[in-house]
Amino acid sequence: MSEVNTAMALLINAFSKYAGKEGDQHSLSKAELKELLQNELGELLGKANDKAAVDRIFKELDTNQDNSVDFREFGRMIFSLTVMCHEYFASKK
Ligand SMILES: [Ca+2]
Repeated sequence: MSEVNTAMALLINAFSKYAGKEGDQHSLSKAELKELLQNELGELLGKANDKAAVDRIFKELDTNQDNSVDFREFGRMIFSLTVMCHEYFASKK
């Protein structure tokens, strides 16, 4: 499943790249999450351009409600996306 490994590496790199933009280097603000979703996952999450969708995704990911998404919280999204990728690639075969 090299596609899934690639997707996971992409998400880990994306987290570091966007989390470092402002404030805490180890967590994503809502603005950083929005940028990450739009720039890196725009195709996968078409609705991420919609502000309500970004708010909803942010709220879902920020389980401890400290108004930032740390890597542990982001990991849940990686898992969900990995499942989605698996279904996507499995359906193409
Ligand atoms: Ca949080």
